[in-house]
Amino acid sequence: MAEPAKPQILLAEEAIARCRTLAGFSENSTGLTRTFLSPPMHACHQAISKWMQSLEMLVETDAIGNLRGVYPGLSERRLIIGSHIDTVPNAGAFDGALGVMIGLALVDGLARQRLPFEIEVIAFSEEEGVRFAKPFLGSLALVGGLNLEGAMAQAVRDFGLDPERIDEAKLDASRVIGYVEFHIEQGPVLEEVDLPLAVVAAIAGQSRFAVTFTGAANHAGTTPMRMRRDALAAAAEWVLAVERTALVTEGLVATVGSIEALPNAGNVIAGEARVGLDVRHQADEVRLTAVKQLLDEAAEIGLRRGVGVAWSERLNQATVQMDADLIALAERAVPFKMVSGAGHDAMILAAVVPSVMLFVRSPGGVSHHPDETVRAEDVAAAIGAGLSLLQDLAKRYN
Ligand code: HGY
Ligand code: MN
Ligand code: MN
Repeated sequence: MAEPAKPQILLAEEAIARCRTLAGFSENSTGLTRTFLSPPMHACHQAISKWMQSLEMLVETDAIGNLRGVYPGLSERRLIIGSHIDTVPNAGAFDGALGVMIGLALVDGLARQRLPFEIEVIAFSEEEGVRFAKPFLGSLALVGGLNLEGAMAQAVRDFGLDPERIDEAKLDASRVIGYVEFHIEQGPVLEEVDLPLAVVAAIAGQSRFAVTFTGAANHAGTTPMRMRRDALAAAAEWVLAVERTALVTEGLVATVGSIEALPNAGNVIAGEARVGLDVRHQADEVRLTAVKQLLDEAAEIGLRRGVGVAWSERLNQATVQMDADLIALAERAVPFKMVSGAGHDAMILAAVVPSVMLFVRSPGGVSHHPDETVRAEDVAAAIGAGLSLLQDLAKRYN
């Protein structure tokens, strides 16, 4: 029996408040850091499970640690709405979590109306790839074929789950009518065009590498400059070369966001420097050409400086187009389209089910930072667009 629906602004304010509650579950007391299956993820699961149960959703945790709530429908067909609840270090409160909270707000906004399909809201356990430098573990488990060994499998066991059962998380794609992910834009576009929402037409591909420079540690005071094989100086020269290449390549972003010097002492010449490379472009051939050029530059710098250079590829994710039919449906409520520079679980699920994303404006274009925020009226607009998308799908499957 349908009840009077809550005003969308109230649903939005509740979703924002819940994101802030979840932001309190962190690995440290100085900010929000919640990586793959780390201890605070238990508190996250408890809070979200409670909210799901209050909406009469059937809740379970799959073997990779995705928290999954199903709102029953009038058939076995299923619409999935989801995003991730792991974070980067010193994160904002809305990257990932908002997409899960909007999923719950949409179920709440139905006011007990049953649709001709179930709604499954999924909180993915690992999208960022911080803890093990392996992103998208949660959504990859739904696609199938994910096998975890070593430390990653142990992290699953430590969380109280069984890595041998990860395969059970695989979707039966034949009954899934689509995947919809709401997410903050994390960039400046919607603010520049002064719009609250966008439909994501495609998600840019990305490459991630771990690169190690190996020189010779030695005494900072007694080793003449001409006798050094300084790993950190070699890495530093390469970091600037990465920036220079991206600056002259239209549409390319390339970042070295992490650097670790060993033995990391001010009076010791670094014997080793480990850096992380992140390269993205909408066109895969431009991205892959740039990756080759950057790695060749690393090798050249190493050769000239007598420093060894080695790398391992951590991710080679192609650009993914979102589903044209779902884009057209979403555009009825949100007439603005854009490409995502950030990666999302939707780019993984798009391999097996029709997928689409809706972006919510990021004030200041800030993300992966504690100042990340959203406006309640923009989240209310996202909930309104989501509810009309649900009704359009209900008409189609009635
Ligand atoms: O880095 C990204 O693309 C996203 O935040 N995982
Ligand atoms: Mn992120
Ligand atoms: Mn995200």
